[in-house]
Amino acid sequence: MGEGIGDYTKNVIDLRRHMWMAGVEVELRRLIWQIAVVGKYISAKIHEANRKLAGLKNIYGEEQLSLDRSSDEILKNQLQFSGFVREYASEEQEAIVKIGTGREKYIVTADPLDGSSLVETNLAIGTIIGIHKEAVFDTGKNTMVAALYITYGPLITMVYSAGCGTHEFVLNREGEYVLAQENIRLKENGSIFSPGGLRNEWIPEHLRFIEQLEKDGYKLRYSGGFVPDINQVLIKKGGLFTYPALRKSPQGKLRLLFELQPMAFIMEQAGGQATDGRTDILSLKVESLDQRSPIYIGSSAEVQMVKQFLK
Ligand code: AFP
Repeated sequence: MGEGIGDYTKNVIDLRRHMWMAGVEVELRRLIWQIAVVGKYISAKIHEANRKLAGLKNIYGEEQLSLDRSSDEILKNQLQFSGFVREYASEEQEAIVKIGTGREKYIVTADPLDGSSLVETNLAIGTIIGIHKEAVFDTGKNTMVAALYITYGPLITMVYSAGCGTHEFVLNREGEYVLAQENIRLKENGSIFSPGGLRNEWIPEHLRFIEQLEKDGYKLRYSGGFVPDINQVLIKKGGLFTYPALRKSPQGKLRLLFELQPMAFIMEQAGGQATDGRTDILSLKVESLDQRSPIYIGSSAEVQMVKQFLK
């Protein structure tokens, strides 16, 4: 048997089996699985785009849609025929799109390809998904039932939570998502921080907080990709990602519905915290699709610390 194939009879747990063992309800299991499969198609699109960058003719020759728009098309089409999604909201769509009969159980929010401006640099990028039972214009605490992100890096990994812990999977050579680590738990504090935005645009309280982290010996880790930067805090089991209020944009840059709610759901399920500096991200009411919010997300000691500075 090839290396790793034989393990299927032993201790390799694939995504579907893990969700069944974790007690995730059947329609949600199937929906999460279908979205994870889209990660393979999006990854193929990224490689196709990079073929062009590598000076190779792209395989179809057609006018390439921008990667984030083509990723959005792939995702929307897959969800349209999933049987579980009545509405789809995406960073790439002007409004929420009705894609089912109206009787399906879930609403899916997506940032189909976050960090797409990094593709040409070959840095890691990602897909961010939120799964809601009720209308999305409420707090995440009231509407969210699951969240996941897919990281397109040296490996393709998928992290999900359906309210029963946060778990990481790796896409293996056979095209299966196999469990890498389950019930990831952040330590009380970490040793890395990701400071978004320009230093000279930070509000004074935020600058003082970052200077304290630097004084305390925290190491700066920032790629400019929200998904890999968050993933680093999760997999290192501690640290802090922030994209703060800026002088010119007091709501910061990142989108509450598409980017911050899913990551807050996942991080809280791993024992972390997520705030805008005063209020938990999942307690913020979503008023509009393009609503932005400052974000401090990661291990609890650093999140509690920033609240002292922003009081
Ligand atoms: P793009 O999707 O335009 O590449 O932006 C990525 C992003 O939305 C998020 O992934 C990063 O955390 C953030 O922007 C980086 O913003 P700065 O370039 O201002 O640091």
